[in-house]
Amino acid sequence: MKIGKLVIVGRPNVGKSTLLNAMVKEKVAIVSDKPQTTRSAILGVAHYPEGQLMILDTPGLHIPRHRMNAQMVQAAIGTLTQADVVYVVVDSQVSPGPGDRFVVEEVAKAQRDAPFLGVFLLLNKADAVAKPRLLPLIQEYQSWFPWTAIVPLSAKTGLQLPRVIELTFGCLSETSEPGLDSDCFTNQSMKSMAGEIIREQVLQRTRAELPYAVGVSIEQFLESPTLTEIHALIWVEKSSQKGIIIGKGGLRLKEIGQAAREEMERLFQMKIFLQVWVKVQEGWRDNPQLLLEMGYGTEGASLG
Ligand SMILES: Nc1nc2c(ncn2[C@@H]2O[C@H](COP(=O)(O)OP(=O)(O)O)[C@@H](O)[C@H]2O)c(=O)[nH]1
Ligand SMILES: [Mg+2]
Repeated sequence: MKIGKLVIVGRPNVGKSTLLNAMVKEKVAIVSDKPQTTRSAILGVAHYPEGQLMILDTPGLHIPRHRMNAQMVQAAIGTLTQADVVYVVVDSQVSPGPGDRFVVEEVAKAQRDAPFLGVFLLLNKADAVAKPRLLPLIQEYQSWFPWTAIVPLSAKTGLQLPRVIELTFGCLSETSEPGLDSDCFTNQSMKSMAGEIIREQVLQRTRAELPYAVGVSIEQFLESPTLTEIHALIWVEKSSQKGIIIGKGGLRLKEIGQAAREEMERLFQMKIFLQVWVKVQEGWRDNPQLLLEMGYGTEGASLG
């Protein structure tokens, strides 16, 4: 059997978390069409006949403006030191730009310090572009880095995913280590997954700039044999944002809570009582104590 440590990096919104979920075949990372959906590195474990991949999904690499974002980017880059294999994910719908170059340069730097067993460039969202458009992209990216392979793929449909997995195991050697149980697919606590599930519902049910201003903390998580009671706080920066989340007559908040509860019950296989409040706190994204409580930053980003 083979065991490999894999880190997925790339700009925001290219489909890193979708790829992680597709590989693990469980929803371990939340996904939305908004940048910065992923705020801390998330470990997923993928089990295959050839062996196991310990996969770290990271926040999108970008130029940070808040303390939270700076911590996110630093944490993402820091995870590279743990990798055997790196996936650099790009969106094949867009031309390579400075943002992609920034990502590749960070990987090249890490590679100089400690060489990886493989570095793959994955042209994601290949389902959404015509084939002739891929060739110039491949040629451009080829000149940037000595990739192990460049593979067009679709995390959404699974197109070419088996090929990528096969190539990945090709980089790894056999080990006598026992590996993890086949029912283990993440290192996240239920508490932090609960917070993420609520944030996903907020992101999916609101528009535009709001997502950046939203954080979720779990104030209470009480497990009992019959019912798990969860109290959560949604943090925003302005009272207008609070209004948007609560919605007319509290309707949106009710929908957020209900959908999140159903998702938790499915994922955790238990009955949940969920209470959600919205709290306004200007500048919460620059408050180190709060960020730590929510698990953002350098804490917890480990491949074990
Ligand atoms: N068409 C298409 N859309 C995708 C694909 N992978 C991800 N997406 C979409 O791209 C958006 C961002 O995905 P996400 O996984 O959150 O990106 P991340 O920020 O890199 O983790 C979501 O709306 C996804 O549904 C893909 O292979 N094809
Ligand atoms: Mg993500």
